[in-house]
Amino acid sequence: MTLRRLRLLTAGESHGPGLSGILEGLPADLRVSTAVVDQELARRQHGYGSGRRMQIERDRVEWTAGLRFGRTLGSPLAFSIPNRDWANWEERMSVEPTASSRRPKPITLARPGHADLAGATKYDTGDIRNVLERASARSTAPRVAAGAVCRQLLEACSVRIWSFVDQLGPVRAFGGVDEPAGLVPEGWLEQDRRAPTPLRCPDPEAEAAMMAEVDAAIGSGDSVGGSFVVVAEGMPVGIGSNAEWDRRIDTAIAAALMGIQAVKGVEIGIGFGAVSRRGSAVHDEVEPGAPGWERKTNRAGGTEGGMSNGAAIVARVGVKPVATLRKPLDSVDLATGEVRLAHIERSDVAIIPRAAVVGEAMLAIVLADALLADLGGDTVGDVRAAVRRRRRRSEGPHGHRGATGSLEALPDNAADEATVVEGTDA
Ligand code: EPS
Repeated sequence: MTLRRLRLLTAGESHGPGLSGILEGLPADLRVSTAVVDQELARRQHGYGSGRRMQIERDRVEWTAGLRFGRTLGSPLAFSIPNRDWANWEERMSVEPTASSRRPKPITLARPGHADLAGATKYDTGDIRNVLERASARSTAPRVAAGAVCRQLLEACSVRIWSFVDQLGPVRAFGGVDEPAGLVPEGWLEQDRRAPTPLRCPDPEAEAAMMAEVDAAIGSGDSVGGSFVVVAEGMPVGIGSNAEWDRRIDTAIAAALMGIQAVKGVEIGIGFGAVSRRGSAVHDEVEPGAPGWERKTNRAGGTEGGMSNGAAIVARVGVKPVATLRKPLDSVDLATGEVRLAHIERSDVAIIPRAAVVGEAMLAIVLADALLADLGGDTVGDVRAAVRRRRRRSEGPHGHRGATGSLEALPDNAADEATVVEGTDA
C-alpha cells in the first residue's frame, strides 16, 4: 500500500488462534483510548445479513507493545485480537503437526468469486482451506484496530471520519443524488455510533427496502452486494501532492479502499458520474466563505490535483456480493477435475454495513499517514502545531480563517484524557 510514514503489518487466519497487528511510525504522546478501539471493533461486527460467526466473536484489542500510561511512546504499537471461535477449531487448524488421520477432509471445490482457485494454484495446495483462512474478511479486524488508533490522531487534528450504506442490491439511498452525504440527517452520526440501525443507512425508507433485499437473498440461498460512502471532514488543505503520482492523496485513498475484501470499485466525489457531463456541471465553484473560502458544491469529493482541497473527502465504494452461496454455482473439483457445485461454508449474506466500518479505518490510516508524511512531527504536539500552521496558510484574502475548521475549537488530545479516564475506559 502507498503508506509513506506509517507501516502496518497484520496477520491471522480466520479460524486460527487470533489476529495480530503492528503499526509503526506514530508520533509519541498520542492518547490512545482502548474503549474507542473496542468500540470500532464492535461496530465492524454489526450489520443485518451477517452470518452466525458474529454471534461467537466479541472482538477486543489486547496491546502488547507501544503504550505507557495510555499514550504512545513512538515505538511500534503491537496488538492482538483473539479468535473466540478458535476453541472450536483447535484440531482442524492445529498449529502443530498432527497425524493425517486427525486432519479434516481437504476442501477441493473452489467457489467462483472467492480467492479459492487462484490461491490454490498460487500456493500449490490441494486444500483450499489454506487459502480461504487468510482471504477471509476476518483479516479486516486488525485493520480496524489500527484505523481506530489513526482516527484518534486525526481527531486530535480536528479531522472526523464517518460512513453510511448508500446502496444494497438495486436499492439506492436518497435517490442516488450527487452528494448523498449532505442529506444525512442531523444527529444520525451520533445515533450510528450509539445504536446503529440494522444496515447503517440514513434513509429509513431505503433501509427498509434494503432489508427486504437481504431477506430475499437469504430466501433464495444467494448473496447481495452494494456500496458505502466514507467521509473525512476537516482535512487541512494541500495534503498529498500534485508533484508525482505516488504522492497523490487520491492514489492512497483508492488503493486502501480497493484493498478491502470484495471491493470492486472506488469513486472519489461523483466519480464515474463526471464522465458524461460537461465541465461546468462537474467543477465546484469557489466563493468567499465565513470563514475562508467555500465551494458551492463538492462533486470533486474534497481532492483536486492530488491534494485535499479543504472540502470533505468523500469516497463511494462498490462491494460485490459475498462469494459463498448456500445455493452454489458450478465449479470444478481440484482433486478429480470433475464439474461439481462449489463448496458451502458458513458465511455472511450481506457485508456492506461492516465493510463501511472497515472503509472508515482504511481512510483513517491513509489520511493519518499523509498528514504525518507531509507535515512531520515526532510528538502529537508537533503534528498539531504543523496542522495549525497549515490552516493559517489557508486563510482567505480578507483575513478569514481556513475553510477546514479551527483546531482550537476541538478538544486537545491531552485535555481529552480526564474525560476518557473518567468516562469510558478507566
Ligand atoms: C468469511 C466467512 C465468515 C465471516 C467471516 C468472513 O466466517 P466463518 O467462515 O467463520 O463463518 O463471518 O468474517 C469474519 C469472521 C469477520 O470477523 O469478519 C469469509 O469467508 O470471508
